[in-house]
Amino acid sequence: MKSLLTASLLVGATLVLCRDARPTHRSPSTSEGVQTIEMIAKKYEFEPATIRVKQGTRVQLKIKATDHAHGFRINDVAEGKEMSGKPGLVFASAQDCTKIEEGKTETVEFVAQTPGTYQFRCCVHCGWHHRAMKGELIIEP
Ligand SMILES: [Cu+2]
Repeated sequence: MKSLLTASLLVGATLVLCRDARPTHRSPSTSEGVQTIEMIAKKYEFEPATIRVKQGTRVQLKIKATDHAHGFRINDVAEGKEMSGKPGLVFASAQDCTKIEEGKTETVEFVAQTPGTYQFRCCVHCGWHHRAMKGELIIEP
């Protein structure tokens, strides 16, 4: 009985491994679940300040402002691609500045469609070094 249990556990583990090992061909238009990333916004930084996701991922950023009201705004065009004006992030709803009240958490959701580096920053004035409060999202192919 015990060996049967071990065997089925092994099969289960193998299945999980196989699923992970399978080459990933992600189409930009299809979402494969949601990747939730928890972030902290505080004077004067985002934690983490660098986020890495795989192309095609539906990303949900849950950002908590701990010490003051802050904001979150991300460029939807990758760094160096500004001239093309082609958005590489596809938002669930229209985006400008997402304001986060002190002690509250706001969610920003998008599909990471095009590989590249996307700058984000605080867009609610929060003090002296407000302008230094920024980070980047990296979409890996
Ligand atoms: Cu600020």
